[in-house]
Amino acid sequence: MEIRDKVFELLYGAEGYISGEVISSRLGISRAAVWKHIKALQEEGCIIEAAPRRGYRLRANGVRFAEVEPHLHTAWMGRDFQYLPEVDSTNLYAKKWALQGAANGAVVVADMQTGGRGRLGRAWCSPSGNGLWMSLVLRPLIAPDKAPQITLATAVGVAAGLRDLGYDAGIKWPNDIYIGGRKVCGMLTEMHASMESVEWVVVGIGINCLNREFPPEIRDIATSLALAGDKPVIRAEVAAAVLNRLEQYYTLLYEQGFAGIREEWLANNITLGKRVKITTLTDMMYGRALDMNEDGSLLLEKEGGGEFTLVTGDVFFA
Ligand code: BTX
Repeated sequence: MEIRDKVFELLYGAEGYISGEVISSRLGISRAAVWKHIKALQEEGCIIEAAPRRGYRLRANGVRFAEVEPHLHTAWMGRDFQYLPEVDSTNLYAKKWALQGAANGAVVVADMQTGGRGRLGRAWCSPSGNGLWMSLVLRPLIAPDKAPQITLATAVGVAAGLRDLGYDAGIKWPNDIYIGGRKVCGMLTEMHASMESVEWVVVGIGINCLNREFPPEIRDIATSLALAGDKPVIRAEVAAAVLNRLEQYYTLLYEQGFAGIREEWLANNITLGKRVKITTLTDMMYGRALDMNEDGSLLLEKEGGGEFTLVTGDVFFA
């Protein structure tokens, strides 16, 4: 365990304040080193109060397992859990972990990503202290052609978890989560399969939690839980709420097929009935989103007549 994690555990286990002196003598490090680790933890998003003569008090807002676990009610989701202060991308990390044998339901969370990835090579803005940047390793017993349904089940689970916490989260096809017309969460699913079976799926989920501002290029389209609600956002609670629901909806998907989650997707979607612009690698068109088919594809009524089925692509409200 890193020294910083040990400092965190002492703060976490303390009832109220713990002095710098106690931390320094328990861990055999200097007071200056204690302060350095406290500052680093603060930069990672932990809210730590420092009071003269009393020491430090943690009002946790990190995403270490110790903070997530009390809220987690799962049997297998998130039971193998890694926290990283910084990584290029949790998806890249999870893919390596999957190759090394990570268990079904293993989760990696980072405070900050230096190369957060969106779909189709796009970038995902992942600053420190603000978001929930996490990837799950799944080993589902499904045929490769059913894998896109994992993404839809993820959207259902994330939206349900956020709704449990009181946010009015809706799903934009296929799997963006919106609050108040703005994107609060994106997902990136990557898989490794043979012809017959899926070996593993890595599901990356990025949820803007505490962000108060965004870079200019996404300022008009992004939001965060802090901006969308008027209550404190505890990142560990968000992680657990989402993981609890994901276990439920993945289980439903595996047991009942897509029919088991389709109703829930329909009930929370904000896409159907709207005028949209869609883009695929080869097409761009306008139309009205009519329905989600039994296989999860989106049925469009094209402007100018006819129908179109969108299997993969982007949807914009027009
Ligand atoms: P996407 O291709 O649907 O969305 C990417 C687009 O979203 C960007 O081009 C930009 O316009 C916008 N965007 C970028 N950052 C943000 C943000 N923080 N909030 C709102 N909008 C943004 C979505 O791809 C998939 C995102 C998955 C992110 C997770 S984080 C954990 C895991 N690790 C990793 O590298 N990616 C996933």
